[in-house]
Amino acid sequence: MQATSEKVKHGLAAGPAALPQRADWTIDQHWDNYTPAQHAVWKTLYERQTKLLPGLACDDFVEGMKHLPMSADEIPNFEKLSETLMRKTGWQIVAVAGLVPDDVFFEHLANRRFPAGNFIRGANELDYLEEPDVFHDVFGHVPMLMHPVMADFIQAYGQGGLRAQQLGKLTNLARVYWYTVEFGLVQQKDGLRIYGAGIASSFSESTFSVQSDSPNRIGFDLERVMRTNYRIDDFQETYFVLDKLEGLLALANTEFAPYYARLDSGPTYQPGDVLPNDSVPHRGTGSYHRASAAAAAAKV
Ligand code: HBI
Ligand code: FE
Repeated sequence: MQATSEKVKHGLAAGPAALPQRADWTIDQHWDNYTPAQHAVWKTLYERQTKLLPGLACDDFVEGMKHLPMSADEIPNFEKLSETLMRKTGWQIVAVAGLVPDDVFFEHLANRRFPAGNFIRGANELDYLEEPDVFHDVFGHVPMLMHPVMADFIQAYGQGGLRAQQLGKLTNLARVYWYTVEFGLVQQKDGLRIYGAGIASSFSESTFSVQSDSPNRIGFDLERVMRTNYRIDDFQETYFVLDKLEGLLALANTEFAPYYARLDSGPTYQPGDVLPNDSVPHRGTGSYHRASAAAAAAKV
């Protein structure tokens, strides 16, 4: 399942084995327990991705990375990351065993605590993830948490998530998170760039999202995104593009109630849809997903 890397995860509920020790589902990172083999997996992923990302990831991602106590040598220590983050944007990294329930997740984000999986994928499954591991959560998310705009946006998402849940609109809000924090692209002066963690931590999707002719790249529009399903099992068919990262600031300060009211009626869009009113910097050929679908059909 090569291409699916960073997806399947966020769609899954925490399994019954994952009973919490603490009410907030945090655990100790147990940094000392990582084996040399686990540090080696981190190193493989880290080196592969840092080689790939220049020219693909946005400047703010690269800048955030530069100032963090993170290197190829070992899986980062969450306490050290938190010291740096706390000084810069007031965030902390807390360890969790895997996906945590939505309300627990939101409560952490609302308090500027980012829950990160403390485990790492196996050496034999570098591109496959069932739940977000330490490489996705730390390499993918933490550099952007060094950016004040992303720092505020994710906190606002946590606050908004609790409200959306009460209003029965979590599906719509989760699409915003998906198409920004996880799979967002931004138009930089010198080209299209990645800021989403799901892309930045995925080897194959980093090039696919920015360079392939196959996916649509559509200007970000809040209501449009709230109405659009996403794929959790493969590359996205559509990426939504911000003019600039500061667009997230406006989004964090947007009153969502009128949007939610409109969402009570009207259409839901499919991942590959392109609409008459979309601003479309790139209309995808769809070739990749057509070929995947054909291959899947041939197997049956
Ligand atoms: N738990 N650890 C963890 N990480 C996530 O990204 C996560 C989660 N629980 C719920 C969740 N994401 C999403 O389904 C919500 O954003 C809706
Ligand atoms: Fe994530």
